[in-house]
Amino acid sequence: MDIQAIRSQFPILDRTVYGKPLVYLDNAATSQTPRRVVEAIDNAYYGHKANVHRGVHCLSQEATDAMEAGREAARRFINAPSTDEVIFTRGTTEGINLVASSYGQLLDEGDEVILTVMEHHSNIVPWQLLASRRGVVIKVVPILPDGSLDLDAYRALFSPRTRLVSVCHASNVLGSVNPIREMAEEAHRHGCVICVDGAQGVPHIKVDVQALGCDFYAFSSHKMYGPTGIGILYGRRELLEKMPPYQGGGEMIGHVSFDGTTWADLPYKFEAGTPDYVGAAALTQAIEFMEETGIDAIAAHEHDLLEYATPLMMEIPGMRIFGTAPGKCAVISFLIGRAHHYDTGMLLDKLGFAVRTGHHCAQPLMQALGIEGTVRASFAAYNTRAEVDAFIAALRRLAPMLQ
Ligand code: C6P
Repeated sequence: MDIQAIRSQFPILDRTVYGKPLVYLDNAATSQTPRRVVEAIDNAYYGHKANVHRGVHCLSQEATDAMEAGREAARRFINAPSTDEVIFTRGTTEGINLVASSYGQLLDEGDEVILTVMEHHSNIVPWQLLASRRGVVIKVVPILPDGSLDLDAYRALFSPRTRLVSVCHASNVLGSVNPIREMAEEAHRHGCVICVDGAQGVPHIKVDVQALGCDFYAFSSHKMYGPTGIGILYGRRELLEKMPPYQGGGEMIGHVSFDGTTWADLPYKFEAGTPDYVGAAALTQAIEFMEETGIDAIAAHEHDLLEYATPLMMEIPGMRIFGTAPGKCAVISFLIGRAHHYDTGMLLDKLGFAVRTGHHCAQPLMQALGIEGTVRASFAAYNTRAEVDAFIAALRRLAPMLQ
């Protein structure tokens, strides 16, 4: 991979903060955006801004084509069988809320949903809302000391009342990559469906929803070099067909009358209102950026940075790294000495390093780890070993103040 050629596509990487070169290591929160994505947004606004699927005029047709091309790109990206199974959402959070809200209506009081302790709040709270609405019971899979999922405990949690499993593809805190295929097989053996939170999956792992065997897969564009405000929910056709609509409004209907309303075909049944057609057009460019760079090449490069950074970080006095599971993705959560994560993050910021601090929207995981929060460095395609060197040097410099 030609990193300099990749970096040249991201103008923001040339900026400074507080007079220091920016080293952007907050990619798990949101990645930066290549020029071609921003140009696609410009083209949509300047060239063919019009509402989609509604106008007979040329602009509306062009906007519709650009949006549907985004859907087809997303289908190809995750190898979904059909674009009918590819629903535009606002992001991972909305995708999971859609499943919990709509598929959740097919669950009864006492039915069980399995989650894991490493879930982001967006894969916990929608299920808690469902639990309070329908009396569904939530069960939680614990983790092992290295941050990988306790698969024996997972298998033991199934009961005749289990209906659904919802699990992250990769943890945003620990980096652990969950064995989705194996988990899906287990879920299906028990007659359950499996929903995957792919927010931290698609940026780092080549995803094939058919090979994974998952029933739902949700992800966000902004974490994979795309625009913010748009995401995808893949759902298996036979499930989507029996699920009620998530929201009501324009575009999701077949026919409306006060005597009764019918629903549009898939995927539009789940896309009420004017969609983010500009975001959809720009998502195509993010996907093509990843495909042209090579998703496996991106993953290998990030893995190299992880393998390079981890032992160097471990040499820093007082360093504790959370999440050491084999095959983890390029996320390093850590604490140094007795320093508060926020103080470490603030000092790093002053030196030009953008990292995330806090509970990372995973408070139950923090409780399981017995901490309040961590500092988190996360890598993307454009990060370099030189940036890792600079980061380690900064940590070495700060370490004495942080004990
Ligand atoms: N995690 C992080 O800094 P949205 O906000 O809908 O695009 O994605 C939510 C989400 C869901 N699942 C996982 C595993 C995630 O990591 C995230 C977003 C960011 O870790 C922001 S909290």
